[in-house]
Amino acid sequence: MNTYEARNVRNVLLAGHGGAGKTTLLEAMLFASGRITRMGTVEDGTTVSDHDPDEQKRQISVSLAMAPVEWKGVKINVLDAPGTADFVGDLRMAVRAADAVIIVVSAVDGVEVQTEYAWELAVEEGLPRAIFVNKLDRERADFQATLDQLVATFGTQVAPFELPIGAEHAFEGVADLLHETADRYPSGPIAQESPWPEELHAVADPAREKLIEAVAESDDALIERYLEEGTLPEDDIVRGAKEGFARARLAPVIVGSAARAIGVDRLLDFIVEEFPSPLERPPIRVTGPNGDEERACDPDGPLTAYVFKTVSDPFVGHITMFRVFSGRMRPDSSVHDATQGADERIGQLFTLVGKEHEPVPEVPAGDIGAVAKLQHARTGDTLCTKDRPVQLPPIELPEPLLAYAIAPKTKGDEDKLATGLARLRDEDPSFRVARNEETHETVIYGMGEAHLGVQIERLQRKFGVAVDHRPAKIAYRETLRGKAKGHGRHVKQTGGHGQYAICDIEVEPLPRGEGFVFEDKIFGGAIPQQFIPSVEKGIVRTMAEGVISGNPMVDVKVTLVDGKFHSVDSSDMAFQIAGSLALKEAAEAAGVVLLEPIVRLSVVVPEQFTGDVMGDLNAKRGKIQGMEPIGGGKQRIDALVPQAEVARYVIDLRSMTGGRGAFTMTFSHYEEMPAHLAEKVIAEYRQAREEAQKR
Ligand SMILES: Nc1nc2c(ncn2[C@@H]2O[C@H](COP(=O)(O)OP(=O)(O)O)[C@@H](O)[C@H]2O)c(=O)[nH]1
Ligand SMILES: [Mg+2]
Repeated sequence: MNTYEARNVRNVLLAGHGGAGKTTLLEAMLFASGRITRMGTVEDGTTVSDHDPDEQKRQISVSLAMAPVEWKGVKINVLDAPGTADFVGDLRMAVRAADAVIIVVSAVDGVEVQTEYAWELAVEEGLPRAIFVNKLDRERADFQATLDQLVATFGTQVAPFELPIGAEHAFEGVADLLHETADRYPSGPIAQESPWPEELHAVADPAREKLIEAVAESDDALIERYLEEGTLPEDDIVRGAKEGFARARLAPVIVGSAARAIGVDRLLDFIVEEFPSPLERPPIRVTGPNGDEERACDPDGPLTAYVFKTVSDPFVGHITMFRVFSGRMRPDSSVHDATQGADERIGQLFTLVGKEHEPVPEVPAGDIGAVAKLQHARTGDTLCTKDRPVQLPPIELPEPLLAYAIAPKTKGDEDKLATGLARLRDEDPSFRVARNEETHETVIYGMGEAHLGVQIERLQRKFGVAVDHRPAKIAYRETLRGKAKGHGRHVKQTGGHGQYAICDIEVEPLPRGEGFVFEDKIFGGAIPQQFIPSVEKGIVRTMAEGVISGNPMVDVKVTLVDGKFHSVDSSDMAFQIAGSLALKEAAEAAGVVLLEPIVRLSVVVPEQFTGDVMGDLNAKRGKIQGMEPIGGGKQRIDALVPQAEVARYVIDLRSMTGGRGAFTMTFSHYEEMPAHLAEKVIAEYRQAREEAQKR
């Protein structure tokens, strides 16, 4: 692969709802450019981009992939992002590596959840956005309805630059509103151009008027001229369109069918002519030891590269994909990972064409490349020079929404599991791993069932460790209902070294959140000073284990009021045991209640789903705290809900709202659990304990 100067590079991200046709579009681009001689299909698992076995099995993209498309002397680095909510992590990280976004929309399904999410991400990142209306060859494809939805959802900056010629099975080409030409595809992906057919003027003329109006509205000087003259000269339209797009004030709509490679060559032309090169993007902001600074796209500037994806590869170990913003990445060199604070050895550089590696001599500013076998680099890291260490601002990722406890199927696989989990976590920042010492579980957190399902399969396929998984345990708490006394007697004196310890305690509940208080009210040396901490230790250990459900006991005051000791047989351990026995007896007398964690849920849904969501939250023992409109036809509902009821909320909300809802969940406080539900938790604990004892 040749090296391209930045002015001849385009970094383009394909984003949009799953199934809209992003992967097929990249396939069609590679086909139109002659890179591949035959198009693969998602159904056959033969596309360049969906090369991962998980993707071929599910026929969806689950991780970001890329391929360079060389077109008319320009290299277009096309990033193909997953389109399902479970895999937003990759999309979120990839946005920063791009200079413009193409939102792919199906003309059959219209604007969908992830269409809006992709648009919002591009707006947040200040990236120019174009829209490719795809699947116009499909039955029930409706360009006008899709366009109306796009304008209704994203505003009047959405402007058609093309119209389809023919519809559904008769879809045959594209009418260019800017240049007033018609392109048809009698054979292959390259258009045959002709003037507009007569019958097209009826729809194309008004559409062209609308386009001129949208271009005018994208620029103050142009709108003035437009209002004066009622139109704009050709040059102004073409220049205004390019600038309006580059300044993200105009979102051009391009049309086609990726599966039939119709309109794809035109899209490539549009990218080359209208999309900004890295030189036309604002400099990147970084933070260094001397504060913030800007770094422009200059191959002779200090190295600044951003790692937007890492992949574990069965053959070469680890692949790191990066975008260079300033300087050059050179092979056989040493760079500094400012995020990890570690040096990295850069070996052979290459560009990725799906899973294929194509060597490149270097990766200069503005371009995207890859390297294998880095030791420390993780997705989101900044690579730079050691003498001028800087970092790009961290990217905020949505909080993981689903938690599974996992354990290796085979005893002895713990190390393999730990290695695999660490690798998967390095690759995917939206995937979290934690060891819960309280429940003794290894817990993985992800964006949904598909996300965690894929990670579990990768553990098996890439790291050779099979795991069992189940919902992560809820961190319940125990506390006391009332006051009571407890007597702990541990006496074993049957010859030889005996054990002797007796203690008497009084227990009482404390207000929520007050923790544990131990008071020593021993008089007259009933228990020698050195054994009083032993009693407390025994009590604290038993509280940590819980007395009825295996969950820690909290918010309790224990007063040590009396006891007995033996000058020989009393010991630290004996009094620990006596303390523990006293607590168990007192707790039983006082009554133990289970506390459940309550979370604060903030759910955002389109208005039409408010009733269902509220009803569901009520059924989940939720307490609605408030509801307010937040614009865009959406409502935010705040509620306090028992965590146990919403452990799988990501799945429930998606099924209630067709994936149109989003939520955040944060721990709020503990509350007493209704007795009938507490009994279930206790029964489950007892059963699990019995089974564990049998094993
Ligand atoms: N008829 C038709 N089907 C398409 C077109 N583009 C994609 N598809 C099909 O739509 C499905 C989803 O495509 P895919 O490229 O995986 O979408 P992605 O999830 O956005 O990457 C696959 O079955 C494709 O074959 C198109 O232009 N026309
Ligand atoms: Mg895909």
